[in-house]
Amino acid sequence: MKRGALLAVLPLVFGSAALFTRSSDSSPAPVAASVGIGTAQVESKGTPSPSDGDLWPSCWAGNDKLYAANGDGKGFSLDGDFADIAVSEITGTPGSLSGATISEGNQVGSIWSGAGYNRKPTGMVCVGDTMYLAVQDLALDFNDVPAATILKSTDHGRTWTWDKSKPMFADHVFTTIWFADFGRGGALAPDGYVYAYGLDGNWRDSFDDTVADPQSVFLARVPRGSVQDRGAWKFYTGAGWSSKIADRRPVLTDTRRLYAQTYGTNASNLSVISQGGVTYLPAQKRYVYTSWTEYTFEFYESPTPWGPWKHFLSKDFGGYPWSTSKYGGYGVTIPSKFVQPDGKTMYVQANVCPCGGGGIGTSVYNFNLRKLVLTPSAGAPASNLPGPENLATTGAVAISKSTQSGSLALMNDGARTGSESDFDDEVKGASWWGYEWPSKYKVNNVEFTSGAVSAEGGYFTGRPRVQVRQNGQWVEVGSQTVSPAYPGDASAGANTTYTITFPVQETDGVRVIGLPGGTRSYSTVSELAVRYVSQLADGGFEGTGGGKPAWLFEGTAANGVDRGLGFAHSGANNGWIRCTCTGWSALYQTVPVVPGATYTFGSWVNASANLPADQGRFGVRAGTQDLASKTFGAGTGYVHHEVTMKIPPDVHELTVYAGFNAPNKDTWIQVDDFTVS
Ligand SMILES: [Ca+2]
Ligand SMILES: [Ca+2]
Ligand SMILES: [Ca+2]
Repeated sequence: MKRGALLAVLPLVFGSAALFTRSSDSSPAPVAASVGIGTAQVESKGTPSPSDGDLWPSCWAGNDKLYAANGDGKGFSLDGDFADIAVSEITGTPGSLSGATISEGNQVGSIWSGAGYNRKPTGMVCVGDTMYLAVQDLALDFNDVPAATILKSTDHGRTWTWDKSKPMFADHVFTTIWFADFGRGGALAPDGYVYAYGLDGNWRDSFDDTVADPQSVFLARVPRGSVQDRGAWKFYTGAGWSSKIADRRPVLTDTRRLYAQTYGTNASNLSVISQGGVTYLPAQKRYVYTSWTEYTFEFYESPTPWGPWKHFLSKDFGGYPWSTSKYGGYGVTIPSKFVQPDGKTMYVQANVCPCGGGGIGTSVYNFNLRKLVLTPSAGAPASNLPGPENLATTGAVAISKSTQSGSLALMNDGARTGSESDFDDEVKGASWWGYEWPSKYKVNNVEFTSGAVSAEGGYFTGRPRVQVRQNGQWVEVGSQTVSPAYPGDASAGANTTYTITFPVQETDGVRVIGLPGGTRSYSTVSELAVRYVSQLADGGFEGTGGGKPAWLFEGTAANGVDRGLGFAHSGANNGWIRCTCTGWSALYQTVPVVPGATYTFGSWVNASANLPADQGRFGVRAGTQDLASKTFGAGTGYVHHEVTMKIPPDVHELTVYAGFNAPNKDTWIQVDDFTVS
């Protein structure tokens, strides 16, 4: 059996998540984030087929049938014999597949490296109705791959031929091979080459480090009529192609390590580049590379076979134990035959070995497909108007670090009951709940409702923060205010709602993120609403977080925020403007409003003795047109000012301001507690 599943490697286990954040590699720059894929959804479980085995590299032949090779199983003839390697012919569609095993065992490859090694299928490609199958030698403990070769069949997989005198690839170099999948018979290929991807060392993380963990993907190509002619192969050098394999350079390097620490005794600190597949999606003009760590699926996309490859999804199924409704797996591929006509819906094949630690029996030791939907980014600017609508219900895809049940459906079902957690065996430094959209929205308000709380977790240590996705990257939002105040420990409570407000962001993703608390470092959620509403951000100057400030300034005076100086109207902080100068200076903020609605805007202002009567002004304007304002002069403490007005037609944004015309004497105002209602 191929123990793709994780062997026990004992990690150090500590009780406090606070000790760990991310693993830090002194490594090259991280893989760039994709901006082309707007949302990606992959099911938490697959659908079994009447078959037996794992790995299942596949190709779609000119005769419209799918061919796939399995390790350690009977293939699609369940009444047949067990074989260490077998090839099946498959018909039907996902959910109703059938097939037969057509070749197996010594008919399908050699073992080159002697005792202690086994043969495994790693890649298959159809060139019309000619089929090629890459088969590797894999150590019985799954920790090194010294050799590989490529078999050929011209009778739809019944018989295979290859040079039995020596493998095409040896010395652990380019020994885990798969091919770009260009659809039926390879009809979508851009040129006359077969493109082959290869890993060095091992097919995934080498748990005992017999060889270096693969962290790079290499690329070769060969004229489609010469696949078994090793001398015809050329390797991508970063700038072109070389017949010398030593000249090869990675088309993708990803040095991330996932599950750096786990509470249990399962494998940890996993490298992310593994035996997978590359499938061309013609409707999106994109290549997708499907990799995995078993706990996660790692997906990348590129406009060409050679890059630039960008990361777009780490789908985290959690550490062991899994359940029959949620599991990850290995040998992740996307058979081109099942890419749907919409160009966005496809199916991912992956397996879980009963010999491993997943703990869910044999149900995933078959050709097993789960749905994947990749929606391209629309790229257009946000156009939504302020209102009560929960944007979590407008084409949003819920996201989280992981999910214990496998489903995030409760996040936007409108009910603040129940609980989902990211309890997942990782000693983790970040836990999040959020949404992604294929299009951009304006947002400024997130309502987070927790789930269950216990000593093991269910809350954030410290303060949960809002991040938004910008160009594929998660960035912190500035001037955030949480109401009610978040306790930062278990007293945050179960099924309790916290509203986080912040300056308007135009984004295609929002998440609440924080350091998970408890002895097992996880958080919980029961509902997460995201809105664009008529509100002021940080009206009390108490907000936290770097980034874009809520309040902007116009004029020539000095200005800023008094923090903890005792000058506030409420809380610890207030805004201020001060100068010995002339002219207009003001703090201002743009507020989303609904045309025709009536609003009252308020502010507390304290003005110094030198401010002449009526030279201070609080009000609202649309563009440069003042719609309502109140004047003020010197005072002896905070005074409340407010204006009430009906918003004119077609006005969706107002500017609220407080400032003064300076008399060329030392003059200041303190402002606090701006409100809109
Ligand atoms: Ca390793
Ligand atoms: Ca809910
Ligand atoms: Ca304040």
